[in-house]
Amino acid sequence: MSLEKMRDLHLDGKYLETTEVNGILMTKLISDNWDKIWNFQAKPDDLLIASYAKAGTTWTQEIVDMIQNNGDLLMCQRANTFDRHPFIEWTLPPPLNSGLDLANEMPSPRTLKTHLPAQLLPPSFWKENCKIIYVARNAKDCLVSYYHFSRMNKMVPDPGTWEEYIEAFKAGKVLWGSWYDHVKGWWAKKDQHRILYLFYEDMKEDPKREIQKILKFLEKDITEEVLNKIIYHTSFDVMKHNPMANYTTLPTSIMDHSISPFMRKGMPGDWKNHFTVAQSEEFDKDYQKKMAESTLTFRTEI
Ligand code: PPS
Repeated sequence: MSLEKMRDLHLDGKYLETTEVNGILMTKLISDNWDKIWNFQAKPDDLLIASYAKAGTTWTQEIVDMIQNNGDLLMCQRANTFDRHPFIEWTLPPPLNSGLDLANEMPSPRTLKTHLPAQLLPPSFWKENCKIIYVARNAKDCLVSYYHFSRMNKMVPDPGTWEEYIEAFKAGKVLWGSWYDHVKGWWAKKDQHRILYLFYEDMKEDPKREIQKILKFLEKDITEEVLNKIIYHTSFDVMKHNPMANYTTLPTSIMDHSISPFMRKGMPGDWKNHFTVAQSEEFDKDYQKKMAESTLTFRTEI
C-alpha cells in the first residue's frame, strides 16, 4: 500500500459504515467486495496467519517473517507488516490497494493475513490444503486491546464508552463478529486441516517453545543463534520500536498513536486494569455460557 496514497486519504463517514456479511459485522467496503474475497484463489504454498483482531497477529507475522528470512533483519525491514503480508479481506477505495490486490500481485510463496471467522474463509484455502497458523488470545485482553485500537484507528468504528464496548464485544457486534464463535470455529477446524493453533499467553510465557512449534510446522531448521535472534527481535520492547512492525508509518489521520499506541502493553492480564470486579464477574458468567460446550481453555494471566 503506497503511504503517499494513504496520506492523501480523506477519511469520511463512508470508511466507517458497517454491515453484515452472513451475520458477521464487517466494513461496508469489505461487504461490497465480498464476491471477490470469497472467490480469492489461494495457492498450495500460501501460508495463512489467521486470528481474531488483537490476538497477536502482528507478533506472529514478525516471527514467521524472521523464520522465512533466516533471521535476516534487513530483509524483515523491507516493508511494513501490512505490505509484507497482504490482509486479504481488508478493502480500501481505489486508488488504494486492497489486500486482495496486494495478494494477487505478490509472487509465491506468499504469507497472508486474515481475521475472517473460519466459516467465511475463502474455500480455496481449504481446497488447496494451505498451512494456517491461528493465534488466539484470552477474551478479556482481546477486548481491552480492541477497545483501545478502536479509539486510535480511524478506519474502524468508534468503540463508544468502555461500558458500551463490553456489551458490544459480548454480543459480537464488533468488526469480524463474535470472539467466542471465532476461537471455537477455528478450534473445530484444527483437526481436519493443516492448522497450528497457538495462544498469545503461551507465546509470552515461553517464546522459544512456541517459535519451535512454528519451525516444526513450517518444516524449517535454523541455528540456535538465529533462534535467539528471532526471540530478541520479536520481543514486545524491540517490536515496539520497529517502524516496519509498529504501524507508526501510517498517517495520524488513520492511526493516532498519541491516543493509544498500536504496540500498547503487550502482556496478558492487562484486563485487570480495566474491568471492575462487578464487570469481570458479569463477563465471566456470560463467558461460561458461551464457552460451556467447548474443550478450548484460555489463561487470563500467566
Ligand atoms: S491486529 O490489528 O488485529 O493485527 O492486532 P494484533 O497484532 O493481532 O494485536 C495487537 C496486540 O498484540 C500486541 N503485540 C505484542 N505482544 C507481545 N509481544 C509482541 N512482540 C507483540 N507485538 C504486538 C500489541 O501490543 C497489541 O496488544 P495490546 O494488549 O493492545 O498491547
